[in-house]
Amino acid sequence: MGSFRWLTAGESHGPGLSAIVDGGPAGLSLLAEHIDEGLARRQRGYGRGGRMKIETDRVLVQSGVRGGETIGGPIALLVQNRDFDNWKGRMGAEPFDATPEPVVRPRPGHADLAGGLKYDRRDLRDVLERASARETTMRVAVGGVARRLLAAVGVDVFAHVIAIGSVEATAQRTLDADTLRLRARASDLSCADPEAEEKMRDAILEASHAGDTLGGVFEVVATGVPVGLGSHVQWDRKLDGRLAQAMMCIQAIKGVEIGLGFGAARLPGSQVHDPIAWDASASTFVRPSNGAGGLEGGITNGNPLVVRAAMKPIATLRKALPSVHVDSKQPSDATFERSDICAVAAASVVGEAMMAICLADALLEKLGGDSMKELLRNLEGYRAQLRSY
Ligand code: EPS
Repeated sequence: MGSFRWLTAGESHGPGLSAIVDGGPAGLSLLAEHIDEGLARRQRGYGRGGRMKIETDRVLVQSGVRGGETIGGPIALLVQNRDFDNWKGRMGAEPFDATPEPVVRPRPGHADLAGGLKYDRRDLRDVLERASARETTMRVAVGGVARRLLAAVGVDVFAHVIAIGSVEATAQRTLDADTLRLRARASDLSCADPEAEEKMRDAILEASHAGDTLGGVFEVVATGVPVGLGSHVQWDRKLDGRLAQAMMCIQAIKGVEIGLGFGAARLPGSQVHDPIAWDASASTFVRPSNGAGGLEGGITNGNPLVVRAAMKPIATLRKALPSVHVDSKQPSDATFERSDICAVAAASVVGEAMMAICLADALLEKLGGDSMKELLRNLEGYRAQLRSY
């Protein structure tokens, strides 16, 4: 789409990462600390590797914000890689004094081989540096801007982890959104089920001892979403499709579902669809259940949005997988430098950011507005229209 446009740049061990956000309205109060809060959450989580001990991600807002308020121009964001100090002579734009040791043993499951073949790079570092999940730092930074915009219209987005490997959380099924959010925020694994979290930690420790890695599932929820974002009229305007892409393009995500998702395929229609009722006191339609995950026909229906994403185990294993040396073509173990054992909690923060970005885009598309004043006026007018339907 393109009401809220953005791009990221940067390599994992290069000098830094950056993003440009374009299309947000003027007059939004925005401080670096609003963005840093998400960056810090992305860095935590039991099972993360040595890199997170090196970095303390902080954003530098280089443009588009003046005196704590957006002015309508592109917002340029920068996060420095502290680890670059350890990579001088091997990374960076200037020619090297000596050719760095190339990466020649591609990791199954990573972009190494497919990217090396596609871009004709003999040193697979040229691929892995950009494919690395380090790039998600900037998605979370951009998401921080989107979250501020959404907060101004009463929309909140949060994520929580519901499975690590074969350990599944269950407590969240009976919790309301506020409790769920609070518990997930307080948990090192972003999991609202303390008993399951304990087992998840054991599973991560076990994988670590085995030189292995673990994936899992996270859920992203958005509350306060107005009815009518997205559209049924054209394939690329359907918000369910846009959300699925937003989640699927996060590194290591292999599955996405909305509402009952794959579960809906196994149930009769009478147990899937959400009855429609009228609340006369509030002059609004209500839906007592939310099997649709807040989306019908690609349009938000006023219920919370509920999206889940499945993350595969990280592709860098200490107990390396079989691979082939790209020059000699001889069998060889895949490259291992260092890695996380499990990064599902971090990925859930990225999922939260991607949902926020997607909703900010859909909100601006629906309401327009070069300034916050105009956006809020348009929202009020739309709400009045809904009340008189
Ligand atoms: C990451 C930084 C990376 C990895 C991880 C995510 O740092 P380094 O490669 O220096 O250890 O910890 O990257 C991957 C899981 C991957 O597959 O590339 C980060 O900032 O999230």
